[in-house]
Amino acid sequence: MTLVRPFETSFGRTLERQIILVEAVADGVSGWGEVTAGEHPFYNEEWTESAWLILKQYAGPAVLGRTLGSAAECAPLFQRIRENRMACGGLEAAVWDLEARLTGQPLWRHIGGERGEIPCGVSIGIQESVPALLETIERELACGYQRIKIKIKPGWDVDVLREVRRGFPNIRLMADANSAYTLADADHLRRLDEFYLMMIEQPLAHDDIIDHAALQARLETPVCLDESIRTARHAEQAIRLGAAKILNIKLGRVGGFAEARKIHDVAKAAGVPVWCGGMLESGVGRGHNVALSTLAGFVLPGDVSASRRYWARDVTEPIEITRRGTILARGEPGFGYAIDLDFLRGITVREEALS
Ligand code: OSB
Ligand code: MG
Repeated sequence: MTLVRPFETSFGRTLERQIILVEAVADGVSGWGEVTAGEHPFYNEEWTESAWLILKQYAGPAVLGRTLGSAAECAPLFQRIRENRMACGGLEAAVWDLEARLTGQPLWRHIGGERGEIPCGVSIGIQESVPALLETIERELACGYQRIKIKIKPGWDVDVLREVRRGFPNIRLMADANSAYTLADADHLRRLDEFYLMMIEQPLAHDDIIDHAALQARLETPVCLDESIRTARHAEQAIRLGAAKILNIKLGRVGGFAEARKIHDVAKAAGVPVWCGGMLESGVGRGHNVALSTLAGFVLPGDVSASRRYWARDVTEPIEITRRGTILARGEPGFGYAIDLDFLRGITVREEALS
């Protein structure tokens, strides 16, 4: 699927997505999930090809033919598989969606969601110029989005944010570095404090917690962790060490709903707000993100935005936002957006049935 516009982060540019969807079938009912791995192992170690093999050779066989008492029994079946959480998580999410459909419930209710309307923000990639960025922000605000996140990297940070703040002094604004800095940049990152950002997301290494704690001690801007948090144990340790005041939870990165809920619970008990991140998903993964965002602790606007920001045509009914920058959770069984099977078939380049 070709993105409506390219998306650039500190680790690279994406123009086209190669997305794996998982269909889990039981008792004649289908549940759907999305593998959120990118096309290259640059955000984390996974990519489309690695996920395909993990699903086929390990994750699929671990689940097939088993009688599950509930969807919650799915994640433990992947315990022997080290990492590769996006691959396993796509299947795990499909099993939750399947269970919701088998019981006739919307997925968001099924996972324990409490809020029928979620606040939405946007993630804006690195642009060609500052005027282009300001124009993009203007457009997204006009759509109603409640907060703006911009991607930063060395050379596209302090000066850019100064211009953004000059143009938009009152918006809810944050920055995501995707691991582009080191602790040696602490003095430089301190200069961001003057822009009263809601948070800076993942400034340091993708696998680091300890340096983030040292950085947070030197910043007024709250640090939010994305890449570094893969498990509830990581969340607990990051909070205990003071490495993050806010957490981004991504369904794929953490391996599915079971771990996402555990991280949510750890954060909520510690009074740490969370929000739902995005991975340029199709309507399937986006629909799951909407469901996840209805849990009580997701109090901050997430990177969960409308289909039209990404796709000329989505694989589901389009996901849309209200004029107040929210998405309404739906009453349909499962994740809530009908899949356009004809369109999906037309763009499918590879398919494999495991049984
Ligand atoms: O770090 O949040 C991130 C996209 C791809 C990889 C990593 C990230 C992102 C985004 C986009 O920020 C979120 C979205 O709009 O789906
Ligand atoms: Mg991020």
